[in-house]
Amino acid sequence: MIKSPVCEMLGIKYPIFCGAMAYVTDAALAAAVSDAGGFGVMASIGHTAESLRQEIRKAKDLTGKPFGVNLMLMSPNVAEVVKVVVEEKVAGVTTGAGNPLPYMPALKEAGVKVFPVIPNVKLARRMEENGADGIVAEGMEAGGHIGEMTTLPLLPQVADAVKIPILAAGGIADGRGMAAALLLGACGIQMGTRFMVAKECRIHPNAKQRIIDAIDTDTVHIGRTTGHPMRALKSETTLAVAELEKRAAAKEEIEALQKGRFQAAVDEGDVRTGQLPAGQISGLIRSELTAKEIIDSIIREAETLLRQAPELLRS
Ligand code: TUI
Repeated sequence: MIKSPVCEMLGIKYPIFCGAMAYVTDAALAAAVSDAGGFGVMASIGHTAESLRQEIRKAKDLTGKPFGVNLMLMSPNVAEVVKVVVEEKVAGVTTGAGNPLPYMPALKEAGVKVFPVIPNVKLARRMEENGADGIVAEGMEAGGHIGEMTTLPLLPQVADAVKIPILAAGGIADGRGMAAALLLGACGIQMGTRFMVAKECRIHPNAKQRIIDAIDTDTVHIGRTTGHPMRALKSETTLAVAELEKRAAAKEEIEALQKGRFQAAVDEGDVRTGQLPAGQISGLIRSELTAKEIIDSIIREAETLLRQAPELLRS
């Protein structure tokens, strides 16, 4: 059985977080992940305070297990979201795409565990100094908004810099990734793309199939010139964006091309012209499974590999 301080901290069985994906990780997916022993984290972006409260209550109805909410720090209503999270006594939050420090005191005072997602050592240190309970160290192999570091060099450097528990994110979708992350100093993992292809995930079947069909080189890193760096699957739109960025096109022209393309992919299944955020590990994902099947197989595989690790040594 994999031991992790995160399990005791949150009252969960396995140290596996579901990455909170905007308009993707709803109550149903978060509850399925939590029910399977992991920590389901609902996205709050796109919700009003009241609609988020309803979504949280829906998750409570679906599972008796602890779950979390993500604070997207670029979102204009973060303060209201924090108020709802505190009032609803959510077990924990992850935070993304910015600095969560202004909200830390209120969350800590309410006993909500705080796990900022960070892309580098400097931010990891700053979060620890300001009372974070743990951090999610996310490499740029991940889908969605990303930093500059890849997971392999990021993890041991963050592990040397902080004492709080670290969850590894970016490029993990199976037990090999989990075992490697644990050896690099993490005490758990967060996965986004793998859970996009969960049976309980609401995205259009075409979007799931696009991930299943993806090969290793099928994602593209765009948005460095617009200030919103992100990774998404290659499509007519994301490749056109990459081309415009190469030609140093105006931010307005690029953003006009991207407008509405996320919803087109996720809700309408238009993967040809849509913009579907997904990580580099898409190429490893070969089938749609339930959240429980995903979690059980990853834990089983990681435990087997860790048990077999001494066989790598000559006696
Ligand atoms: O947050 C994510 N992934 C996301 S958020 C998102 S929605 C979005 N919409 C519009 C613009 C941007 C995003 C889609 N995907 N992952 C966690 C993450 N956080 N990755 C990188 C960071 C991050 C970046 C900068 C965390 C902290 C940070 O701090 C900057 C500073 O010093 O304040």
